[in-house]
Amino acid sequence: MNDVHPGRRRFLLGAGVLALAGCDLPGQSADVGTALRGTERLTLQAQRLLLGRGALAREFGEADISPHFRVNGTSMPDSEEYAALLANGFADWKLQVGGMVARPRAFSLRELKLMPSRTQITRHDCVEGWSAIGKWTGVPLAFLLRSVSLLPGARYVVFHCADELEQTLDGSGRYYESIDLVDAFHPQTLLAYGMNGADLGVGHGAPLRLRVERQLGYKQAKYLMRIEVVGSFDALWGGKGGYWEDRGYEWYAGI
Ligand SMILES: Nc1nc2c(c(=O)[nH]1)N[C@H]1C(S)=C(S)[C@@H](COP(=O)(O)O)O[C@H]1N2
Ligand SMILES: [Mo]
Repeated sequence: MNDVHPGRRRFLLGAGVLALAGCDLPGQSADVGTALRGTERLTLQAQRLLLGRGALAREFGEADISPHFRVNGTSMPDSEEYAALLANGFADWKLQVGGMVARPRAFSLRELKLMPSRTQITRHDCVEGWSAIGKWTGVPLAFLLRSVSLLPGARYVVFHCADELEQTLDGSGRYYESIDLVDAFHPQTLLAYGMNGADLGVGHGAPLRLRVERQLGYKQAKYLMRIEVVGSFDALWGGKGGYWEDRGYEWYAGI
């Protein structure tokens, strides 16, 4: 089904399991269910029921890599802080990891690159209707999360970015995203510092971005500064778990 537009594919998958909508699906916790809207919950449940919680997104070969991978959304964060980090080749950048973790700490780019890495060639689908295939290299998020140990009650991982997409006084225009622990511990979920065999470029989110391959483009947070483990989204801006989610997009953007 790879040639079908993401939105269309989502519809087909949803329609195929309408009969299951009233069933008790295994492994689905009650409050994720109530936090999501009907069709979105169906997409999440259908994808995980039919494909399995750990099912891999399709991977491609070197020959499939798109010669041009579009830059979308922010192409260069507009802050003095980011400009200074970039000017120094991100030697002073650190990824802060905190919230509901036993050992909060910060990781330099060098430290992340010394961790086990994974490289995968996958297709990125933007909700605006374009796709591109790229090769991503990074640390599996699962490895990093295990190294800080999650505390009881942890449910979501939130990604705070360097860029402000909308200028606001309260900072609510800053890009952020979130995923649940099923996606956070999925083997293809990476904190990527490499793209197509080179360091991740500024347009694509340098020095670090998220790859969460079973979801749409807007979940792939670029310019990561801080990771926060939380039990709910209530304390975060619009309370919907992401910049675009706070503006009406679905939180579970399953492909
Ligand atoms: N921080 C940040 N992350 C972001 C965005 C953004 O504007 N800021 N745009 C999102 C959208 S809509 C898409 S499609 C992809 C684009 O990634 P690319 O620029 O590498 O193509 O990044 C996503 N992550
Ligand atoms: Mo997108």
